[in-house]
Amino acid sequence: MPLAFTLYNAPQSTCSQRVRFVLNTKGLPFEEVKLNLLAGDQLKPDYLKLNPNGVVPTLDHDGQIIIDSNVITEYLDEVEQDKSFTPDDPVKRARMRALMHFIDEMPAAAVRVPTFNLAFLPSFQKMSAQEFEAMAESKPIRREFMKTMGQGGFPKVEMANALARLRRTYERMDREIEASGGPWLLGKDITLADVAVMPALVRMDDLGLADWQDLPRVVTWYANIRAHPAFKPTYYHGSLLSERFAHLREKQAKSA
Ligand SMILES: N[C@@H](CCC(=O)N[C@@H](CS)C(=O)NCC(=O)O)C(=O)O
Repeated sequence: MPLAFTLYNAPQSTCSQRVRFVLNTKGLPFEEVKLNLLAGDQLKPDYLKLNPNGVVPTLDHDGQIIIDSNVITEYLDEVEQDKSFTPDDPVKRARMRALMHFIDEMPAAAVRVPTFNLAFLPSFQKMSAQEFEAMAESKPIRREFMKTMGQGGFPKVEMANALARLRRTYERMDREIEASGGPWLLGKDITLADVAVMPALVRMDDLGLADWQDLPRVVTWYANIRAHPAFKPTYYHGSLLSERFAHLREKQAKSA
């Protein structure tokens, strides 16, 4: 019998990692279809029929297609209420959703700049100018982002802005944990807001750019989420960029 859930995703995709974390926590079996984003699997006509944004993840639940990682995690939390990630109190629920919006606007967007500049750029630099242009043109929602980056990478000022936005995220997390009493963003229970921000911190740590060591509440939060039973199955081998790209491993070895 086919599994109820099929997840179209990519191992290293931060948005996919959110969804895998929720599926793994709830112990929901799922078939994983792995797309190669650098090869453009997410832009093929069959996939665009599922997800017209041309991005991962996409969830197929018994033929119902759900897109956008935060929408998917909320959907999964509604259809499988065991090990809930959503507070019962409507006020807390609203706060969780507000944080999820903040996270998508700030760290989830900002983290793409160091990711592309430090990890993916060498692959784009191997393309001819025409190939790069055609690849950028084929992206429904990331066309302008790709063109702004170009084959020279984002300029220093863009990198600095992204790192500043990430830093403000850690400071916001620190204040939220302090106000809620922790150890999670909204108090004693982990919520979808924690899941939403997790991949940005894991990514920055993997890139050697963890910038929250002076914020002990965030340090503890990070240790707690890494110790969560769903963390390891979510970050299986190949989920970190340093596991995929030799040039990042070389950089890590040099700075060690
Ligand atoms: N808001 C979307 C964003 C999804 C997204 O940006 N996915 C990235 C990977 S994390 C992607 O598929 N990128 C492919 C591309 O840029 O072509 C979500 O949360 O699902």
